[in-house]
Amino acid sequence: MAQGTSPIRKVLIANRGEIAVRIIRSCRDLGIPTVAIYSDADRVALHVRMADEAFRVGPPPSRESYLSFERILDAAKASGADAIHPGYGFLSENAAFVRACEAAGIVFIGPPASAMDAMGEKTRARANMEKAGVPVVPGSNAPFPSVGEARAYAEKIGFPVMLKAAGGGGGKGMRRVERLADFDSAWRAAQSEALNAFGNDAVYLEKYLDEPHHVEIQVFADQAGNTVHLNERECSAQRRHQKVVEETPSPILTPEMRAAMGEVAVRAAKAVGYVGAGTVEFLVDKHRNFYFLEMNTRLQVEHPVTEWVTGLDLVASQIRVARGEPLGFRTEPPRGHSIEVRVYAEDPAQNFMPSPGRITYLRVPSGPNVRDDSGVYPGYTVPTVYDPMISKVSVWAPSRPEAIARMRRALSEYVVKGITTNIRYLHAILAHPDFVGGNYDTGFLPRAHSALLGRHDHALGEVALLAAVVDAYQRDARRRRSLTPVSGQRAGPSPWRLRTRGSRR
Ligand code: MV4
Repeated sequence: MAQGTSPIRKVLIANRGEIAVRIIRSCRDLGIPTVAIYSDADRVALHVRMADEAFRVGPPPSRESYLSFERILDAAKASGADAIHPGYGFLSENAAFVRACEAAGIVFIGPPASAMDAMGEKTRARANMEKAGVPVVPGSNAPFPSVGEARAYAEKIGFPVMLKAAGGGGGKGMRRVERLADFDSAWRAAQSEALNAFGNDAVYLEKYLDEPHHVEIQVFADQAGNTVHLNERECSAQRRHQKVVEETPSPILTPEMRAAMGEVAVRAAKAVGYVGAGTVEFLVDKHRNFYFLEMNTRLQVEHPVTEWVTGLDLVASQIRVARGEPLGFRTEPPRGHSIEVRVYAEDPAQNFMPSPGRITYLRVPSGPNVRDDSGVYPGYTVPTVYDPMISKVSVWAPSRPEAIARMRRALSEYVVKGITTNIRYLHAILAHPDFVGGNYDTGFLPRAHSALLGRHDHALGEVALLAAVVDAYQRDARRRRSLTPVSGQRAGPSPWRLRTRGSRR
C-alpha cells in the first residue's frame, strides 16, 4: 500500500444517474475536476451536464459502454484523469477492473482487488469470516461430492434449509427446502439454476432463518489499517431483493447489539485487508442472533442515511482515503434518525413494471432536513435500458416519529408527471402500522402487498374525512334543533350552508 499521500487531480466517474451526480458534487466540494462517461442513451443525462468534461463510451447496452474496461480506461487516458470512482453496480465490485486500473497507473477509488476476491464468492467469504471469528449462518462452506452427502448434511443441521449458489448473491438462485423428501430434486434444480445464472454449479446450504431482519454495518478503513464502523442501516423493507426503504438507527437494535455488530464488522473488514467504504450485511433472527451474510465492497445506494446521522461526506472520505490520508473520524453514537426511500419510474399497479418516458413536470421535495439525490430533470427522458431508479429522498429528524412525519411531508411535495412512479406506494409504506411501529422484517413488504397497493390509505382517508364532515354536520344539526325556540323555525341559516353558497359563484 502507498505510504504518505498522493494527490488526485482529476476523477473519472465510471457510472451514470444519481450516483454519478452524487460523486461529482463531492469532487466539486474538494476542488477536483470531474470527467463523466456516457452511452448513446445518456447523451443529455444530468451527470453529463454536471461534469466538467464528458466522454462517449459506446452504445446503450452496458456491456459495450459502462462495463467496457477498454473504453473507460481510454476515456481516463484521453481526459488525463488519474483516478476512477466506480459508484455502485457496474464495475464497482469487479476485481479484474481494479487490476486493470492499477496496470494503467490509475487510482481505483475503492478497496484493493484482494479484498474483493476474499469477499466475492459466498462460500469463500463464509470460510474467511469463520476463520476470523465472525458468526456466519450455520451451514456448509464447500460443495458436496454427491447429493447424498449434501442430504446427510441437511438432516444434520435440520430442516428447513436454504440452498444458495456459491457464485450468486442478492437472492438469485436461492431455494428453501422444507423437508427431506424434497431435498434431492431441489438440490439438482438449484445446481442447474446456478450453472445457468452464474456459470458455476456450486451450491451450498444453510439453516433456513424465518423472515429475518436485514441489518448492515457501514465500515471505513484507511490505507494504514485504521478501521472503524459507522453504525447500522435497517434494510428489511425489500421487495424481490430490492431495497425500498432504509433507515438508521435500526428500530430493533440496542446500543449493546450495535456495539457487538460493529465490532464484528470491523473484524470482518480487517480480516480481508479492507480499505475505503464497505458494508457488512447481517441477517438477524427472531432471537436477535446476528449472522454474517455478505460484504458489499463498494459505496451503497443507501449511504445518505449514514451521512445524515454521522455528519460525514462518505464520498469525500473515500477520496481522502484513496489519496492516502488517515481517517479523520471515529465511531460515534448515531445522532437523531434518518430514513431514505428509493423513487422508481415504475408502476406498482402493473406489478412494478418499469415506466420509462419523458418527465414533463417535476417538483422535488426540499425544506429543512430533506435531501433529494436525483439523476433526472424536467424534460428528461428516463431511458428503458438502465435501472429505473430516478432519485432517493432522505430525511433527518431528532427522533424516528419525526423522521417518518418528515418523510411523509417530503413525499407529499414530490410531483412527477409524464411517467408513473412508486411515490404513492412509498407513502403507503410510511403510513403502515408495522412500519410506523418499527415492527418489520424482510417479510413485511410481501405481507403488506395488497394493503400498500389497494389505494387503501387514500380511500380510507377520504372515507374518514367524509365521516368527520357528516358527524360535524349532524352534531351541528342537533345543536341547532335544541336551540330552535319555535317548532319549525330555524335559529338562523347554518354556517355550513352559508359557506357552501358563498363559495359557489
Ligand atoms: C437467507 C434467508 C433465510 N435463511 N438465508 C436473500 C438475499 C440474499 N443475499 C440472502 N437472502 C436471504 N438469505 C438463510 N439461511 C432469507 C433471505 C432473504 C432476505 C435477506 C435479506 C433481505 C431480504 C430478504 C428477502 C427474502 C429472503
